[in-house]
Amino acid sequence: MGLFSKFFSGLQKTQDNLSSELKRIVSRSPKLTDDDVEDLEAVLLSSDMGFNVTEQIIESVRKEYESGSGQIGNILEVAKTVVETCLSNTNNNLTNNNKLTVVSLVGVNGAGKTTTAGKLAHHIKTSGGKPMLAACDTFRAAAIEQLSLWGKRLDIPVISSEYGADPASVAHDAVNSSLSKQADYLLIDTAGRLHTKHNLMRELEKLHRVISAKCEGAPHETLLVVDASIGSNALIQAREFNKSVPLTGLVITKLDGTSKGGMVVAIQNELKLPVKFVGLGEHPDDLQKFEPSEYAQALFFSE
Ligand SMILES: Nc1nc2c(ncn2[C@@H]2O[C@H](COP(=O)(O)OP(=O)(O)OP(=O)(O)O)[C@@H](O)[C@H]2O)c(=O)[nH]1
Ligand SMILES: [Mg+2]
Repeated sequence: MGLFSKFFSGLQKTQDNLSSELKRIVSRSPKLTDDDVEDLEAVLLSSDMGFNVTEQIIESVRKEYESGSGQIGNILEVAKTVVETCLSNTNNNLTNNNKLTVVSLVGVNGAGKTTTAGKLAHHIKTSGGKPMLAACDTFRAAAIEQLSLWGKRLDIPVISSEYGADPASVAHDAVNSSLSKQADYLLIDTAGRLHTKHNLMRELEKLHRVISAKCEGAPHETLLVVDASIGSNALIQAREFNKSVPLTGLVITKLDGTSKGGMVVAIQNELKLPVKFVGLGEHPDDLQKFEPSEYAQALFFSE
């Protein structure tokens, strides 16, 4: 399946809502009335696209009507172009520092960190890289087994210790092991934590300090993993996590289960932090590198 098809099927819920509602509003009259504008705003905001982007789309739609066409195909094209432009000013590539690149996956409980670690390792391996995984969630029951299972399934080494072990010490050992095995990526799965729990945030800071002492510049990526269904609340999470551990990007998971796919646009536009990957399902192949153009096209697809 091509990249556009992946986004298209993964974003079905958001796309159904956006395109069908836009079509309904645009096709009911040849002119853009105040009621139409209000309805358009409501539809765009319901996808959690955010106020700024919504207003930009409305402005472009107004111009499109003024220039006389007002055809649904043109309206969807206009909306797509605005979103694409908003998304295109950041670098969405995963860092590769030509030696060991350490990626720390952080976020609140249940966001999809462990699944993302497995899927990302698979993505790296199928792209010709040599990944390793570190089971640094030594807190939640079955977290180590969960990551080990991904490792076994994908034939990717997992460095782990016992429950209750210091996550920083597991990370330390994992960096050592990755360096000695000449892995090119080490993906660190951390325990879920609320940004309001100061002791847990300090634990994360310590983990990052320890690996940076072991490997220059590590972690080279700190990716906040967020569940798309929380919509624009992701902005708060990102701002709070960023205070403790400087984020380099985001992974938005479970986009397949929500109609809030516009939240990706709001996040990148308002935080100026790149979305690096999106999760569109639970299988190893269901993590996609984020591509602004394909994403915008999938949001506003018209047959
Ligand atoms: N549909 C769908 N499900 C997902 C996606 N990513 C993760 N999940 C599911 O979400 C649930 C939680 O995922 P985990 O990877 O365990 O989340 P976590 O952040 O590691 O959770 P904690 O370690 O408990 O904080 C699992 O059932 C995953 O299969 C996705 O992109 N799409
Ligand atoms: Mg986990």
